[in-house]
Amino acid sequence: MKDSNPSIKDSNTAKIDDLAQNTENGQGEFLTTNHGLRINDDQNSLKAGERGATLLEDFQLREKITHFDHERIPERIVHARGSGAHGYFELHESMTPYTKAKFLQTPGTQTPVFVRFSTVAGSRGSTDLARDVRGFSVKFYTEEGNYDLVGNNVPVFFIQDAMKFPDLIHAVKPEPHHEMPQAGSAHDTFWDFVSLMPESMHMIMWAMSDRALPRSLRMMEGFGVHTFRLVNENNESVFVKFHWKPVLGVHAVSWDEAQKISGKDSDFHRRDLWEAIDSGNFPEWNFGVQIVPESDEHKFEFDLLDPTKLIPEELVPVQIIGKMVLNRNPDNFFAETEQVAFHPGHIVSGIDFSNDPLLQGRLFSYTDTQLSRLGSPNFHEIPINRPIAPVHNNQRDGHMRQTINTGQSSYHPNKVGNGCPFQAKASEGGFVAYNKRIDARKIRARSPSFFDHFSQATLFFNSQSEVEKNHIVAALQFELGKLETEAIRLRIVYMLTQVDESLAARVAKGLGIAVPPAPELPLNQSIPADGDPEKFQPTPMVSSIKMSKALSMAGTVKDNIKTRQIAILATDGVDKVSLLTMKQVLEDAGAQTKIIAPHLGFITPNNGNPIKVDQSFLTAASVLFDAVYVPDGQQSSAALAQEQDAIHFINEAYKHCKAIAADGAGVKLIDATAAGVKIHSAGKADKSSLALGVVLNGEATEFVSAIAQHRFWEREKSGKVPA
Ligand code: HDD
Repeated sequence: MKDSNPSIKDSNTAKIDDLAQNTENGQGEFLTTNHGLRINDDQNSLKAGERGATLLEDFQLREKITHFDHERIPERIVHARGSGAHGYFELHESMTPYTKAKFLQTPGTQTPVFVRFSTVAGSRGSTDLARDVRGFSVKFYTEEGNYDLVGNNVPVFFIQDAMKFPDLIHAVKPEPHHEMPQAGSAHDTFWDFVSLMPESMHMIMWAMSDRALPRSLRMMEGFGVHTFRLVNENNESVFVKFHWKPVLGVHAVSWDEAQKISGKDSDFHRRDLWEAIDSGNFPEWNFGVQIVPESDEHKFEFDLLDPTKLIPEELVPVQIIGKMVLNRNPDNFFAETEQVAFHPGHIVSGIDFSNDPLLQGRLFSYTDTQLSRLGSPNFHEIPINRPIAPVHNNQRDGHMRQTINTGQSSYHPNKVGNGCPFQAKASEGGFVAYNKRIDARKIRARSPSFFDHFSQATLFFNSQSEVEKNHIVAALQFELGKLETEAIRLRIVYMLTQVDESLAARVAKGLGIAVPPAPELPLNQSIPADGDPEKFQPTPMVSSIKMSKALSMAGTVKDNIKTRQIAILATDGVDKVSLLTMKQVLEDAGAQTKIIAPHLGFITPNNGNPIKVDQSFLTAASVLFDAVYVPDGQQSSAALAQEQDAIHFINEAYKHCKAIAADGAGVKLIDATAAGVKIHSAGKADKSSLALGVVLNGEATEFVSAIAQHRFWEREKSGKVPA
């Protein structure tokens, strides 16, 4: 039988092999009860006569229905909607000078990983394309135990102290009285909270940027967010920030597109990840670190412990030390993606925490949430969670305990069990917390070094391209436009003046309001009862770095079209050579093509055998593709020009700034659209239209280069086409 889930051969399959012990497959087997009894009739319950009542004795029915009744578990309180994949991490640069973590020592070492990407606010069945931050969790199954890097696709966070996390999440989740809106932040409670918490403003800039609308989970960055520590054999420590950089670059869709994708295919990201892995196009990320010597802890104009700050790459470059490859889809969504339990506190010797107060709170929250979500302190025994490193301790019993611990003793110290299991010396891999000296008073407070709330929000905004800035303005206008309470809009617009005056003015214009003067209330309302409000107000600061290239997506990787989805519109009378030649060029360059026609089945070209259609206009939509091509063929082009769905397809692709190509008579279809009118009015309906990403009667290679550009946002300037 063909292995339906192959993994590439040179990767470390230790975890896959481990999981195999728990897999089950009914192929060629009898149907049984959960207790192994073969079932003779799975169609009818046991009754008192053919038309009689069902008997309580029917253990088969009771077992089946009882199990069904209990199939659901609570969804994650945040990050409920997620998609996972297996893979491996390969180290390329030894980190020995900085850390004793074994998986970071020898270049070439491969460590199995399981990764789960997620949105934050929506429920388990919500759309993938919500405007939201994305979770980026990686579980490394190292030989020394599991290491979890539980990050996001944004390098900073909304709040500085875990004390505010439940408030933040209550504010962003659907409002409690009517449970609306689903998976979106465009509502009063979220912006009310933000308007009173200036520390959220840097993250708001990211969340309103196109980063919150990834084209693909495979095309987004990941960040550990907090400053962590690395600790070496000599017990010397450095600070570290972790980065994942996607090999395919960082790309986004437009907001209009995102909303339409949510209707056409709300599983768009999950499907994209699944199909890429299934077709052997394994997603890859480079793994990078920013290392800061302990002696430099106070050298920056921000506090390394403040999770609303990033370290600009101009100050500390990211060193790439390895690569992660995702090469295997899960066998079972629930068993793997749903039951996987991440925790920033799952670390290995050589990695340690900083005092970031957000991180410190997380260290409590994650085990706690698994207890309610997975229902037992034995969640570490669930196959996807159990380490490949051996587990021996004196923890016992509890719901659903799987391990059969043998022997008489379950305590330490003991003599009955020969003192086993032993504690490990540091030299034997025993974990020793980094022994940082602490000399402090107990105090419920926030460091004044955390009070600069705007300088990096401004840095982020200034680092964006013009198009990216436009999108941030539009996003804020959308989100604030959805609010019912005018006062919240005013407070946010004032807050935006602290980031950038022009940003505030532009957003205000769209909302039809004037930029308000400074409010009478102190800007920061997150103040202890006995606190002096003056002392809690943002410190005016200007970042010494004015622009940071890494913060913009404009300069990302744009040199290939691997895994890009290209629609080819055709019907009877299409020129087969034109269609197949372009298809071949695109596929040779790594893209995937689909032939879309008015109906499924086959279309008859004007020269040759019938061509199989992949999708009809009914199930396809331009928002599900990266580019569109119309081949030559008089009859085909004329027929498509009469198809409203074909016209809409082209217009929408144009509106969303995607590469468009047409050859021969195919150009007539473009001409029949509003997009064609735009192209002509720009006087660019020839080869010079390349600048707009439109390749009419050009070279196939020009179309390939255009697709690689991802989007021609320039087109937005000349106004939208109706689509
Ligand atoms: Fe969290 C899940 C990322 C702050 C409490 N978080 C969760 C997941 C990600 C993050 C990616 C999904 C894990 C998965 O795929 O199963 N969280 C972050 C980042 C944060 C952050 C990058 C800030 C830098 N989180 C944070 C705080 C708290 C939590 C401050 C609480 C004090 N997070 C949770 C949680 C979740 C969770 C409630 C829900 C499901 C889970 O843990 O397993 O415990």
